[in-house]
Amino acid sequence: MAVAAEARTEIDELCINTIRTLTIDDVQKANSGHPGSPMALAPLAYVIWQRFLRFDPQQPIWPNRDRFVLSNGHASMLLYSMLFLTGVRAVDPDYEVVGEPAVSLEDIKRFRQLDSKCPGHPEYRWTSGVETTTGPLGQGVATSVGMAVASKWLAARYNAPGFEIFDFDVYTVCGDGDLEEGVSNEAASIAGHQQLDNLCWIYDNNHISIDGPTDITYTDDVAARFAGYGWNVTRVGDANDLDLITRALEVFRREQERPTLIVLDSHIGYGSPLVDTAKVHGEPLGEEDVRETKRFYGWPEDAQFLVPDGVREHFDEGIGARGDRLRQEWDDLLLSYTREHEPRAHEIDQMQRRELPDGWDDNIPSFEPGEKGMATRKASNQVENAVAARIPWLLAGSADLTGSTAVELDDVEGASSFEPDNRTGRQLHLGIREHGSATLSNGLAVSKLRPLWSTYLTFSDYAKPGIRLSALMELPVIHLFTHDSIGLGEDGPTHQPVEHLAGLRAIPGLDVIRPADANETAYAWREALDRTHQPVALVLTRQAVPIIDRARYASAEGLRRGGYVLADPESGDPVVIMIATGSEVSLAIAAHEKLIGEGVPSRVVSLPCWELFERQDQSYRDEVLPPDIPARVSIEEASTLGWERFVGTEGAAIGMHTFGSSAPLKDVLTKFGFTPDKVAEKAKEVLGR
Ligand SMILES: Cc1ncc(C[n+]2csc(CCOP(=O)(O)OP(=O)(O)O)c2C)c(N)n1
Ligand SMILES: [Mg+2]
Repeated sequence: MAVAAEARTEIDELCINTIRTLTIDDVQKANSGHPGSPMALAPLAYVIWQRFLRFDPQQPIWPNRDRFVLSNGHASMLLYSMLFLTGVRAVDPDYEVVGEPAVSLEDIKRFRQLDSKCPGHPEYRWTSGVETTTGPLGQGVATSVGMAVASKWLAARYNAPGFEIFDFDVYTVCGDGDLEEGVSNEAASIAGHQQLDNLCWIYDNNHISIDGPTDITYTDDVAARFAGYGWNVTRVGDANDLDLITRALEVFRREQERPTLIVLDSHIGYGSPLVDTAKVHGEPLGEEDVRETKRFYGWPEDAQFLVPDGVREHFDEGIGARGDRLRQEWDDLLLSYTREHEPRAHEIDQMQRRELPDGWDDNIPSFEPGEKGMATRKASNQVENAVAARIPWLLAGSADLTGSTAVELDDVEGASSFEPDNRTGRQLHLGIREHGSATLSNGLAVSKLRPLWSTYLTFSDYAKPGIRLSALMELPVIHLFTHDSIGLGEDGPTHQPVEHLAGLRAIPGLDVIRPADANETAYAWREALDRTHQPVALVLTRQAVPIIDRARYASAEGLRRGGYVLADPESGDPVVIMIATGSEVSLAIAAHEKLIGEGVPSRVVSLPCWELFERQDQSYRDEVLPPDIPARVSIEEASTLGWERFVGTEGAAIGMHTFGSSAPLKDVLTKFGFTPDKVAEKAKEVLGR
């Protein structure tokens, strides 16, 4: 393998081999992990970090830092080695840099062990310097597009003549798996269309994945594919050639119109007897091979976790000094910016802490009661615009259903579409790319913007991996889903969600909120925006639902506790409870009035958010659902899975047990038994048990 002599010095070599041997020793010690790709990609990581990345290890959350994303998260040791060797410092939950390193040698030695800062795959918010969680292949590349969008948007809003406050670049390392995953198509297509010249993906073209050589599955012409997306494609024929890598990255830095893909030809497990075999996946090399590999690198065979003198110093002099200088210059720039553009500077500061402007919820409308009612998606649109007017960094995306899911921004500043010639636009047209939309939104959220994106609830499945990661990363993304039940009518069973609520509710950390009417929708938005570290799924109707008379029934503010008593008998205790969410709450009220008329004292509980309700203390929950009232009926036009926890063994769950049907709303509801009569009947039935 040719080495460009002029570009490769002894110290470069020493640093690169330190990265490699740390990985080898680590995987050996943990007895699990993927050593092969870090061994091959060490020169790339070295060049990016040491020569290009505008990143200050002492201030790893400096807002204008370049981002480094390791999309092939199984190569996590590559990232941990860089965090350790460059001395990245830890940041606490209050965004303060603390004394400890983000990754210590102890952490490295405890790779993949409980509580180590070096978990199997990089985890955002767990290890400082990890810009996004990766491991599910494809997520990193798609998230990085969101980061690049964020950089452009932030630059357009905040930069001023003489003040280049934002101009960060995004470097993403990815492998065959990332590019095979469909989401890479969605993400690359958006990036190409949006001309994100600040985005560089480096593709580890090693012709191998776990099943062996990729020619058994994957023979795409990758360069042609990305050229077709409108990317600038370049190639580095030897992953060990620092000079070629440097030149390719310089080409990226000069590019003014297109995202860049660098196809990097590499050999997995470079230096080991297992070079170019899939055996360097998921297991250590084995002691004999470790020795042989270290010999090849000119490394002491028996040394373990060796960091030779001069290596860390070299990083300090390179990325350390450069990062420190750039960050200080930026701090100075921000200081004078603050004098000239105080309100904007204040926004930047608030955003970084995930705070919202004072009075952000002052304009949230309330809605007059009425039987004719309003679709909750429509109410949501009014609330969205009210808060968007106050939160300039709220961005509204949609997967080609902007009008239908009612996420259009109206009169607010920046209501236009985000486009290459309009980077201040806050309306993101993401195209019919749900997976890409959710994941890109995560990239906006890690960049501290407040994104929402939308589609129909039934298509939330297309976006599931991104939704799941937003929860795992604790990102305040609003996943907004409309057309939330068979109540959407004529579009039929392909579009009528059934199992989706159960699936979303099963995601830890995701609050699924399905408001009953316009006023609950307003509170749902307050809840969503109040969250600094939690995503929300807002689940809304296509069809109009009555706006509940809150003078007669309880206040919609009850939503803030997840569930509340909406209606009760005029006097005395109820004997039966009907629990409903969303559009079925009005149905429960109708059944309740019927039962009351018949002398059956019933209660209606609106339960828009299970997760939030379950976080209330036991006494409140017992007030709403008294343990001594076992006669309970849940009503939800969805799979009944999970409702047993609220209706108990003596109750009943009215829901969907099949797919829906294509017909006008009324006919669908009658067919599946969602009528006041049927509900009242069921209530009496459980009461009689
Ligand atoms: C979505 C997803 N599917 C499957 C896996 C399991 N997996 C981990 S690494 C890997 C092979 C990846 O191949 P490639 O991207 O070429 O990486 P390399 O083997 O070259 O390091 C697979 C299938 C995963 N992490 N994510
Ligand atoms: Mg590969």
